[in-house]
Amino acid sequence: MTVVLKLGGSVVTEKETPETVDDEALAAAADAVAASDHDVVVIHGGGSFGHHHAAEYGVSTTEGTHDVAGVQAIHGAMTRLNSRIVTALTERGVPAVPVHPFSAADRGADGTLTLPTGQVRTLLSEGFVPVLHGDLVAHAGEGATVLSGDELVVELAPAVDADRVGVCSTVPGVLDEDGAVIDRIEAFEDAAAALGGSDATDVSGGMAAKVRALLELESPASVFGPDALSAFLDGDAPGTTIEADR
Ligand code: IP8
Repeated sequence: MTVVLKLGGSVVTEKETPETVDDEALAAAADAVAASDHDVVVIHGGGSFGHHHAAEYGVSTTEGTHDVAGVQAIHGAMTRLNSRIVTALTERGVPAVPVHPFSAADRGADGTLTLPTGQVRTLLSEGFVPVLHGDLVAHAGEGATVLSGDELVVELAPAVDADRVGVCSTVPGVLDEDGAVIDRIEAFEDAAAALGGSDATDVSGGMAAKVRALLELESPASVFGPDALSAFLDGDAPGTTIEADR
């Protein structure tokens, strides 16, 4: 069973304090991955590492920079967080290896992302746990822009033939207007009211963009909170299940 797992940056870092890992949360997440016997690809977000520097240099998924200091600050912070996560997994016996998307991916002038995935497939089949992260990406006409972990999920899940996709977030699932977890989403309209309208565009990686992207996948996806990570890796479908009704 192949699982693509996104660990939200806010789950494993203290979002308000620059470059600070939430050690307890990271330990719990790493314990859960270590207890799983699936083939896992881990992707983590930026939390207080990438986002802090990206905001400082005014860089987003669409607004780029040519400032090399900005590129080094943002990418450098993400590699530091990646190293902390790889280390936490390694300490628990997980054969985790870092994969840095900035070294491989690019975006065309129209925003189209090209991400080589052969190395991730081979690492998986050789028994490793590739650990990728939201990063910067070379972007034609923009310099470098942000590549979000959610974009990586969408690219990698089909590339590794994922049986399941998990998005571990700070909320226990996709919430309806009353704050209750929506059990199942089969079409964007199922959650449109709570997510702010069916045509809302969201480049900041909010829940609407996540749901829209996860609906495009062939594999079923779950959005859940940190407390449910072990249950997800054990085969349960906690939080919200997102699977297009085709
Ligand atoms: O937290 C963003 O990744 P995300 C990575 O998955 C950077 O959106 C560089 C801010």
